[in-house]
Amino acid sequence: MKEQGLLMKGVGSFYEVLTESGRLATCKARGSFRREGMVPTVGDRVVIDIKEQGYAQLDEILPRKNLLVRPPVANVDQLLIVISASVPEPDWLLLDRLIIAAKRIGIEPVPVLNKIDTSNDEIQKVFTEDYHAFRILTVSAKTGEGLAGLKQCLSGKITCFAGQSAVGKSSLLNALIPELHLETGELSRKTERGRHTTRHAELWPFENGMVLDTPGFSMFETDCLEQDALNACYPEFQNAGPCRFPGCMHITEPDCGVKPLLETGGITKARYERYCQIALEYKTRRKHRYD
Ligand SMILES: Nc1nc2c(ncn2[C@@H]2O[C@H](COP(=O)(O)OP(=O)(O)O)[C@@H](O)[C@H]2O)c(=O)[nH]1
Ligand SMILES: [Mg+2]
Ligand SMILES: [Zn+2]
Repeated sequence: MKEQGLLMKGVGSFYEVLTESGRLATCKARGSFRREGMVPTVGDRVVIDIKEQGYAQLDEILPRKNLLVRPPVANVDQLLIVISASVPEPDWLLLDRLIIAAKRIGIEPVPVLNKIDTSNDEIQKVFTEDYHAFRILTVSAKTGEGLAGLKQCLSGKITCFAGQSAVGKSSLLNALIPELHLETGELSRKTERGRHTTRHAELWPFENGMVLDTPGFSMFETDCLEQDALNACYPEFQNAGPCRFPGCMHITEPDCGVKPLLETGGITKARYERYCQIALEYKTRRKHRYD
């Protein structure tokens, strides 16, 4: 009997699939995937063939909407990018890079400022101003502040939690789903052990959606991005006027439609300055590619 389902986790060569009828089936992948260069991945929509005696085979991987590589997970709807309001200090440039990494493959980024119980108002002000063009959340895993909004945001979607180590990703998930019992800890302890405490990718059902903790902060695409594609990663630019030059980088060019946004508050100075740094990096990469 064939049934569709969602690949929740992989353990060795076995996969756990939550089927549409709500049962959890342990499957082996059919042998030919390997030859085809296909790797069943957490988040995949799959077709399984349920045989006798509880044995099921993963027969087909349905087309993916997107694929994150580090950690490997498919069909992600949104990326919650968690930063800490105190320790570790917010790494705004990392946040901007993760926003780009998500947007360019069609994943909605949601910046989340955690540990607001420990922060000064200044950090919250910077956060809300710099990211005014995004759906943002300010929360505390410790006091529970903002968790109702977080829960709402996760409803019905596949959400991946990302961000530097020790910002509180696992703590937030534990606060929402107490039975998860994810390991949490101080940054110093983690660095000492030289590894992160979250080991493998696994989806957890929550509020008609799925959540996934991630082991680290990576997931960078270090390859090239055309200027048009980079523009599309900045919601602030969508209200800009036209630029005189095609391919305008909005840095030194005359008659640029983006730069007036700095005067009108369409983009903050800090976000714009980080944008310039990122845009110049992409320019350098494009140049090396064509050389
Ligand atoms: N004060 C405070 N501490 C927090 C909060 N969230 C997490 N922490 C602490 O930050 C540390 C790292 O949390 P953890 O969830 O392991 O971070 P992860 O590496 O991003 O998963 C732990 O010691 C947590 O107790 C919060 O909202 N407020
Ligand atoms: Mg963690
Ligand atoms: Zn311009």
